[in-house]
Amino acid sequence: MWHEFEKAYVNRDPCKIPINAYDSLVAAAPFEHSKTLFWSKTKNLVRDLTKNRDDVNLEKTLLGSVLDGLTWCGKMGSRETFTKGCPEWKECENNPPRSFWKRLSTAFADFAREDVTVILDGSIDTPFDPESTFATIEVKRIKYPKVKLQY
Ligand code: DVN
Repeated sequence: MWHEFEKAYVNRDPCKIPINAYDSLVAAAPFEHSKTLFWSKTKNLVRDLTKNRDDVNLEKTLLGSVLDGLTWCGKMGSRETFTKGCPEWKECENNPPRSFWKRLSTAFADFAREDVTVILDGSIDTPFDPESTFATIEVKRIKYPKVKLQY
């Protein structure tokens, strides 16, 4: 799996990592859960809540749990994996972690079926941020009758 992971970004420009660079990694770690939990702007709440819930948020899956909160990149002409000096989250759209989370979120939402729960923060101005991963990638993929949505 480490080899599939490195293939996505090693010896490549860290601002030109396409989402599909992680296809083989995602295929190597298939999901197995039955109930899915999506969230947006509620990362800390969800982390505390899911200790006592049987549904699975992305950060409880194999790849999500291993890579959550980490940064990584490569560079042209090097076979190394770097964890320092990598592009910041907002520095460029197609950096290694951001493309990874988009690819994994796509697979996670495609896999969702039956019971789906979403946790948003009703206390902020934009609980459903149209720019968020939940809005731009996941919500489009959780459709009836594949899923029954609970708010
Ligand atoms: O459903 C969840 C989950 O399945 C995931 O795949 O997508 C949904 C959460 O993403 P989201 O809808 O974009 O929600 P947020 O809260 O806007 O962003 C989620 C996370 O992306 C943040 O918690 C940040 O992760 P971090 O740094 O706390 O480990 C990260 N993120 C978003 N905008 C960022 C950023 N990190 C750094 N700078 C930013 N501008």
